Amino acid sequence: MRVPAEVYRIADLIKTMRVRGAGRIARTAAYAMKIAALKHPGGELGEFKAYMRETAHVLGSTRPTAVSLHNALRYVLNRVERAQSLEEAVAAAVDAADSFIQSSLNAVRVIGEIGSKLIEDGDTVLTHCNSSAALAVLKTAHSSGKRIRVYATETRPKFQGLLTYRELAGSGVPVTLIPDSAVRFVMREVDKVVVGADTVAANGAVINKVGTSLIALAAHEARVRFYVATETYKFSPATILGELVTIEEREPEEVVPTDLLTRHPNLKVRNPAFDVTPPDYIDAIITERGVIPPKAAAVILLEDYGATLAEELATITLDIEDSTA
Ligand code: RUB
Repeated sequence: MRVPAEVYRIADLIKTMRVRGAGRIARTAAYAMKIAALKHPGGELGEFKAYMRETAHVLGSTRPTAVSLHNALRYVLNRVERAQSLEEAVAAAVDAADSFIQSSLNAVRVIGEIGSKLIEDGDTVLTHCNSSAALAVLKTAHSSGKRIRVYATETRPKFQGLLTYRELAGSGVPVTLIPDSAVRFVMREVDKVVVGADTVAANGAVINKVGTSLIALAAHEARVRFYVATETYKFSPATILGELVTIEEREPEEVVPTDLLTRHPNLKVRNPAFDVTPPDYIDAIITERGVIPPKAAAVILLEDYGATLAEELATITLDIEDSTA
């Protein structure tokens, strides 16, 4: 069975960042899995499972850093793998995709409600890039009557700060755009920083748009609270066993114009899309399950994936025992 053209089109939208943001790419990938399930050309259950795995592979190969994407795909695939018939597998894929999308949207709304309680009337809040979860906190605080002001970083090289500006201004929140390099300069006027996350590691480190860790450093220096707003499906189970998060490096053309690169063939450019903020620089993580200290990320991960990990560890132990017998 061949992966349908629609799935490749959606994968391309994610890769080229026309669909972006960790939550959105996860929901879009879940939707693509549903499309694939509905468009399957018939055949055996085993073939369908292989076809869905291949679809997940195409979608999962688009952007490496946001674990939300991989967790969404795994969520749908796990349901497919458990099915006993083709009809059951198709229905399971559709149902899992729908319920992932629904619970993801709901999580953002709840994060807005919970996080807005941390924002006080009169606060000036700084945010980076364009995070639905972080903006839910700010928009909910504003709509509940708190008078807030927002500094939004431009977020070079892709200028996602303009999206943030548009979204907040559209909701009536006073927002000022600043160059990324002005963060330390304005920090003296800032009461709180709220950013999103692409991935949260088991030790509480947060991987988010490049520049986040510098903002955390400046906030720490100025004793300004630094909050991360994120759904718990952005917590990475692989990091419990020590796996590192891959940081996406994008094309140099996003940083300098192509003709400049042609004129200066020896010009070296690096364009990491994300960076890692250590837990010591994060005051709290706002999730749909409540506000947690960053170091409690492992607790959430063990709640969600503990049983699966225990099974995996048991298999590894059995393998070792077999090979030493
Ligand atoms: C987006 C980014 C966002 C997180 C969280 O990076 O870093 O802060 O993805 O967003 P990019 P959300 O533009 O490279 O995708 O809260 O919407 O999931």
